[in-house]
Amino acid sequence: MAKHPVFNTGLLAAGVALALNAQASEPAQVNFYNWSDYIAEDTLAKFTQATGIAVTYDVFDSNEVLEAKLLAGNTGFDVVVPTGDFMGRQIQAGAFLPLDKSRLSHYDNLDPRIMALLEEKDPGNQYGIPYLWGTTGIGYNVDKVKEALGEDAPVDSWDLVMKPENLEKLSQCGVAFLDAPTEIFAAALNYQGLDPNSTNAADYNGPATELMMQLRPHITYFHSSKYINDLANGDICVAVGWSGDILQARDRADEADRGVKVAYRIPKEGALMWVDMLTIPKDAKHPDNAHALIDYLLKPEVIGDISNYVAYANPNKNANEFVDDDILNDPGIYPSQEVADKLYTAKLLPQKVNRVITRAWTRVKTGK
Ligand code: N2P
Repeated sequence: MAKHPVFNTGLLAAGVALALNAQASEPAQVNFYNWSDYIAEDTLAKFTQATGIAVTYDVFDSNEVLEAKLLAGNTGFDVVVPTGDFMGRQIQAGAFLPLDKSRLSHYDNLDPRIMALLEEKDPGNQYGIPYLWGTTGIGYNVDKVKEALGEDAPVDSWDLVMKPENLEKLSQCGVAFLDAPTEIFAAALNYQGLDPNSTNAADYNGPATELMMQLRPHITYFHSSKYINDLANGDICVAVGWSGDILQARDRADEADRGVKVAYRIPKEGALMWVDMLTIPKDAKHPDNAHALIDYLLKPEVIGDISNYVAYANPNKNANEFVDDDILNDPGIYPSQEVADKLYTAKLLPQKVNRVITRAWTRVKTGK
């Protein structure tokens, strides 16, 4: 008789262990929602090969679209990639799981200067791991811009696209602006000598909207991913867009070898620098695998390869030996100190200001 309790306890313990295991081990699956044109061709296949975890991959091209999903909940995603300032407000809304850094064995590769910068949005770096960073500037078709504006076309200045008389001439060959309200308004404010992070509603409703209203008749479309192929094919001649996307357009044009020459410039008046963040939604179904994917992306050779493929800089201090020289030396990707000093970042704005921006953007897009 004395043995029975022991026997039973043993069985019970085994049962509990089984149940715990079943709970702890997720199906070998992770759902990743990333920006379009923002990963190397073989990254995910190699991750699956290395870990046995299958990846369902889906893409977006707008922080607003991602935010709407995150705030509604039940996204079905395990890893999502908001830009730093959006992540900041989403952290405040309780949208993410805190990271378990003990599961991120490659964490120490991150550049401490970038981590310090991110603390403003994510105190203690609890929720986000930087993925890639870039700038919002001007991509253009070298020959067509010369044709439209002459040899002295101000390709190093926001004058190129923010002087209505210039944009009017460029509209003949096609003009794209990002559909990214916070970024375009920041550029318009900065161009007008105002604070790109203004918290004054009157700045958005007044000068920034007025300028955009003057420009809008000459803007062919607002879209945040279509411009890559359109620039590469010569279907548009200017895009206010993201650095790496424009450089991908340049590379696609070079490969096609049909005489289209694309260039990217960070205008001399300064531009927005942003960092996109790997985060785990609070209701993620596969948090362990989410950590495994993020840890994989922290490997210097993995993120180095991604930078080579997408032409965006990475925050990994040990990755440079895996990054091609033409990427490391491209001033549109890794700007010189002089240019870097002119860059600004997006601060966390009060919700009230975000609502002003959303409404003003609707007016700009509809022209009303
Ligand atoms: C990738 C664009 C990502 C930059 N196509 C947006 N922060």
